[in-house]
Amino acid sequence: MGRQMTCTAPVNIAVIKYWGKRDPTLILPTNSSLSVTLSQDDLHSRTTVSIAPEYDQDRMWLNGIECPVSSNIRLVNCLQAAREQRKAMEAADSSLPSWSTWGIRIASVNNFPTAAGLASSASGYACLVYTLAQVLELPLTPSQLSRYARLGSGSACRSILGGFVGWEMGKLANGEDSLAYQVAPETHWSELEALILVVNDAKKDTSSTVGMQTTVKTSTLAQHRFASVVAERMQQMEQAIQDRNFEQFAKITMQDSNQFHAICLDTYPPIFYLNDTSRTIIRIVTTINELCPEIQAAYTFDAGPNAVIYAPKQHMPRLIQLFTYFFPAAHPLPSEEFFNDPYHCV
Ligand code: 2P0
Repeated sequence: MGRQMTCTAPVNIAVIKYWGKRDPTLILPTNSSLSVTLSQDDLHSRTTVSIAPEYDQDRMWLNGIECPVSSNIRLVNCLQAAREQRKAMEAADSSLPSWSTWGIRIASVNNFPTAAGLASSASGYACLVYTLAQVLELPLTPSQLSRYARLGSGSACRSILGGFVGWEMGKLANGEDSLAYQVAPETHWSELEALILVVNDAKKDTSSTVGMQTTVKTSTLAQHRFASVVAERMQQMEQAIQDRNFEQFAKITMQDSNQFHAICLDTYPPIFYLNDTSRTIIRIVTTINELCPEIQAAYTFDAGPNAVIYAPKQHMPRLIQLFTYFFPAAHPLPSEEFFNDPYHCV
């Protein structure tokens, strides 16, 4: 008889961006990064893993469509890492069942557009390795598990943990010190909220994997970022989170998003992820922040045109009203009262 388990894992949205690998096989990054893991109730992957002695090969279905396993080296690496650990446990204790020899079947679905710059590989691989570790009963801490998730997709290591999560780039060639760690749990700053503005849910033109390696090879600005910018920003961001200092959190978030897209533009040939709508969103947030005595919101954009807006809970209703006003197509118009009072600080 086989074993089966289903788990969900949420998306994370980086505020200090990962963009560049020093080792593409082990997925070791050129800089540390930091993200906020969203709530499980929002964007997530749901994955079922089953193992059985009668499964003669490993198989996987993504959003209901079967994907070849053997040609997907990252998936193979994740499965192999988990199996090897299980095998070592079985070798050390002969009373353990030999699950390491059984075939694995995986079925994963995302409740949001896949590969549209909304971090689907992050939640997907985090969910896969977490579920697999449960099925194989691997005794791993979240940080240890993050190493397996990283073999699938770099950003996936951060979705293993909740709340505010750092990914230490590490120095070792084997990647043993390239791990995710929790900066603070979600409850530490529960009034911070994220609003996702889906500008375009189509699959992105330049995959992150290809894009970031072209950046590493060709962008001189990226070299400056790796050597002189990120380490200090990581410290400042961790401090801002510990202090619940939204002003500082927002400023670094926006600056880091800007620099990530600047190194994309500095890549040869250039990579464009932002579009006119993304730039309008940047202008709206910048204008509100300038008009108000305190910073109201922070924008950040990943490898696509979609925006994530971080803001304290108290500002969210007005921000939603404002974005609805500027992008009314899919929404009803706001009330007359709103037009008489376009935006005042809350
Ligand atoms: C991040 N992104 O830190 C950055 C910001 C996109 C922009 O991590 O090749 O899908 O699988 O390691 O993790 C996207 O990169 O790339 C990403 P791989 P991944 O969230």
